[in-house]
Amino acid sequence: MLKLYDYPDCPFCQKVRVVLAEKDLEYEKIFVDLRKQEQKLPDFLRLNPYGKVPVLVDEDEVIYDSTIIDEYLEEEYPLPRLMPEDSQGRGRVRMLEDYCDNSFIPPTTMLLAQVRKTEGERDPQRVDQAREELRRALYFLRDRLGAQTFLCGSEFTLADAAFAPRIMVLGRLGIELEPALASVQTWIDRIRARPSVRSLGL
Ligand SMILES: N[C@@H](CCC(=O)N[C@@H](CS)C(=O)NCC(=O)O)C(=O)O
Repeated sequence: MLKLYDYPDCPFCQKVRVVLAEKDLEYEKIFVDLRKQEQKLPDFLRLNPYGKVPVLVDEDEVIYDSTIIDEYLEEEYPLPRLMPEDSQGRGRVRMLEDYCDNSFIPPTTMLLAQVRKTEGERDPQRVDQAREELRRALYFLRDRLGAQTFLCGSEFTLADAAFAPRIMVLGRLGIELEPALASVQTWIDRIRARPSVRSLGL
């Protein structure tokens, strides 16, 4: 059976869990306690030299990094398809996944950390900067979406799966979508309705 080394709140683990659920794959979840630095123990570093979750183990194969794991799952368990058939479409999915990891997840992580602090402990400059980065990202998503149902066309892909975890917590971060972002809101509602995303319990 597949094994996923996982931390519940990690958005990179969550995006792998969405893909596992979309493909209806059974797997064993192995909790790695990041608060106890278990990801830096020698046994774990043998699985992932970067000392980060998620890690997927499929029989004797060890795969780390959420984007690489999701693409491995797509190739090894191809149905339902979560990647377009044409190379241009696949390129677009990969660029969006990369954008998500580097420009969307980081400001949400920053805001989540700030929201958990008391008002006096918060850094207003960091909050403003993260909110502005998110605002830019949401307009970027609006432009990518255009009139499409999902980010890369009419089908849910690995790109939508990548954004799903942090899209679900925007409300908790006090991010309200202005009317100009109505198409993004419609897409968010579609993502939220998917059983794979609901199963995250966010
Ligand atoms: N690029 C990696 C990033 C994974 C990552 O940053 N995971 C965080 C948890 S959300 C982690 O394990 N951090 C522990 C550490 O850096 O020590 C991926 O996509 O899998």
